[in-house]
Amino acid sequence: MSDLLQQIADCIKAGKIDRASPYPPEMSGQDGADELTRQALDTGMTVDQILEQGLMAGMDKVGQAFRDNIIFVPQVLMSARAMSAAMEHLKPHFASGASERKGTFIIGTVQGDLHDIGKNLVAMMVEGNGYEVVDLGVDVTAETFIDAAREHPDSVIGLSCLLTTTMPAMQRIVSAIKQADPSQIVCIGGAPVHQGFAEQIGADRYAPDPQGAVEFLNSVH
Ligand code: B1M
Repeated sequence: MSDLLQQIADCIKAGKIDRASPYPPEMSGQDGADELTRQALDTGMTVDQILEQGLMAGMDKVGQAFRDNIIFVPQVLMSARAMSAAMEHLKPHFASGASERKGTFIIGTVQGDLHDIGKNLVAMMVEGNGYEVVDLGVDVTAETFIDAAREHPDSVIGLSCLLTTTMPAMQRIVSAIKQADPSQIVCIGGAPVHQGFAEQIGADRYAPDPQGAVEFLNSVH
């Protein structure tokens, strides 16, 4: 892996947002995820390389350290902020420039779940592939999804969840959406879910990653 990608991964792991950020003190005055991601793009690295070998590689380390009680919520939040700062640079690269929208995708993280990095990544990729995205944010109830679908007929709904404890909420939300409109198409994603779970709860598809969501949308439009 290149030094620059390794440095980006280290910044995500350490929660170093940008040069001005005083956290962590031992990296004070150094470039952060913000500047290094800009540099990586300027040197011609691809968005996929930066995402996979830099940002997500760093976030995987954060996940392991969090699971093993080596770091705690405040540190993870700094890592999430560093990741968001870096993702701002990637956003324009997902934009296809297509003026005519192929359809509408409503996305949100399910009730009880506050994780939004993966959801934001999916939203960016889908938008960049020519869809209008209605992002409902995190901790989204069934009613909010249903109201948004009424406002945007012929849309596809995407549900994200990161916690095993919010999988039941995902199940309840899919069930309420389908009860309100059996023809409403629903796609689910997020680390703890899989195609078998999608089938079990009556969702139309499980997408393993942002590209999977785009491919599913292309297949229904
Ligand atoms: Co949380 N957290 N967290 N956390 N957190 C996990 C998920 C965890 C696995 C960490 C661990 O223990 N190793 C664990 C869950 C364990 C479990 O459920 N079995 C966990 C826990 C326990 C918790 C708390 C309960 C901790 C606590 O308070 N004691 C708490 C819950 C809060 C809540 O939601 N109610 C909590 C809090 C937080 C923070 C707020 C500190 C922060 C979130 C900040 C934010 O999102 N703005 C946080 C973070 C950052 C993580 C980890 C470290 C990283 C998640 C992430 O952003 N990954 C995570 C460990 C890990 O995943 N390694 C962890 C990067 C992101 C790009 O990947 O979101 O998987 P991901 O998205 C992927 C795919 O899943 C997919 O595409 C994306 C790109 O490939 N995808 C979709 C996602 N949604 C999709 C939708 C689609 C299609 C694909 O279509 C609709």
